[in-house]
Amino acid sequence: MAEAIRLGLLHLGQTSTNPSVGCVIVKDGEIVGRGTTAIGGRPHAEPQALTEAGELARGATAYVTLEPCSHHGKTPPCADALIASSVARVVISVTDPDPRVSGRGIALLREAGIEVDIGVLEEEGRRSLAGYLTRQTKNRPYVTLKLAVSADGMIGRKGEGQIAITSPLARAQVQALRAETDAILVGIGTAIADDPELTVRVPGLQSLSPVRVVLDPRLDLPLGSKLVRSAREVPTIAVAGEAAPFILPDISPTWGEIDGVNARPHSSAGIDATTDEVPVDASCGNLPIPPLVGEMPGRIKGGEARAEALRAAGVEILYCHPYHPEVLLPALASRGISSLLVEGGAKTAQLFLDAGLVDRIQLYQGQIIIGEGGIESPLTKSDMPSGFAHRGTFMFGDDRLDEYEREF
Ligand code: AOF
Ligand code: ZN
Repeated sequence: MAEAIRLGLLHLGQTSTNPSVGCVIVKDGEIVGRGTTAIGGRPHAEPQALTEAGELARGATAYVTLEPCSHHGKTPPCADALIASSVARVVISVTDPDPRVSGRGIALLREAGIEVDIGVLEEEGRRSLAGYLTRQTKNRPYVTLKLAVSADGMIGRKGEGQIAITSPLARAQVQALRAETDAILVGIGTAIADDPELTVRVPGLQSLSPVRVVLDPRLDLPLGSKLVRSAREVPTIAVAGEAAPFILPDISPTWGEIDGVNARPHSSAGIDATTDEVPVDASCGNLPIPPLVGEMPGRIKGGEARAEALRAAGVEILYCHPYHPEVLLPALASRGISSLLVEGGAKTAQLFLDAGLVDRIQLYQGQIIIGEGGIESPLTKSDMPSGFAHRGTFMFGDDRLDEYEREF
């Protein structure tokens, strides 16, 4: 089962909305077939392992990290494939909460006379399927909060852009984490101050950049930012809502002339007398939406133009309550996002912590001292929120990573 879990992890972040499942077929103490859910989600793990095993599957034991499926989806049921290959025993780590399966896969196998064992290495199995299980059972992605903190507990310096808190080795590790995650999220403050790319640039993993999500209530994302400029290559979502496109103080000094075009279509003029409701995306529709917040003195004519300019650059606008993660996360889940990495800054981290919607914390500690003008980290090792268990410490050169996870 440990080998099946290892195989499943190989395609983490590349199979959504399907889970990345691992399967091994063992005959007379030897592995004769291996499978991992294919990139994109299909074929499933079991038929691939069975194909490799061929005739040797007869009388063998199959180890699979998730209960084999029983439904006729885009592929025939894996339980049927296991039965047809005459395996004698199936060992399962985690049962499948998908209502189309949910025990039926196990029942089919048992009815066919196959011995079935359940719950082997279940904790490790659940961890390997955390995104899938969270989306299925909680209707939201599994949320990892990543923070890089200086030796004096700061995450940056006010008024400055990106500061290298950890070394390139630790930063490459963060990119590897991005590669196995469906989406990555930052607040507009970080998007403007740091002008981050939020992609995976580790050689060999470049094609695995996740969807980028920016909490951008007033649609302040600069057209000249790296995020917008690369939006055609890497899917990018600006989450607007609460105040967009209403009049609020401008906070985007970098928004200006880009390629000779005035990239700030709303300026401060053009107040429309109407006070239309903020459009809310359909994926927010079934949820109890809290009242919109912020001042709404009137609709700004340029607001929609600003949205249009972003759309024309390839950014998707999602009107969906950026400051209510309990509403936004299900909307992201409904778009197939099973895992989310929250990467900054302090306010965004605090928003998710306050909502109790962080499942895992990755706290990097670098050697640098920031001192004067530092932005304090919303948490440090000595004040972890309750409910988080320390999972391990990893060293990347002199930088230290402590991982904490909420029990699930
Ligand atoms: C398995 N083995 O490797 C995976 C499974 O849309 P479909 O038809 O591909 O079905 C998706 C469902 O299949 C998914 O919700 C989960 O229940 C199961 N995923 N099952 O037997 C696999 N990836
Ligand atoms: Zn299947």
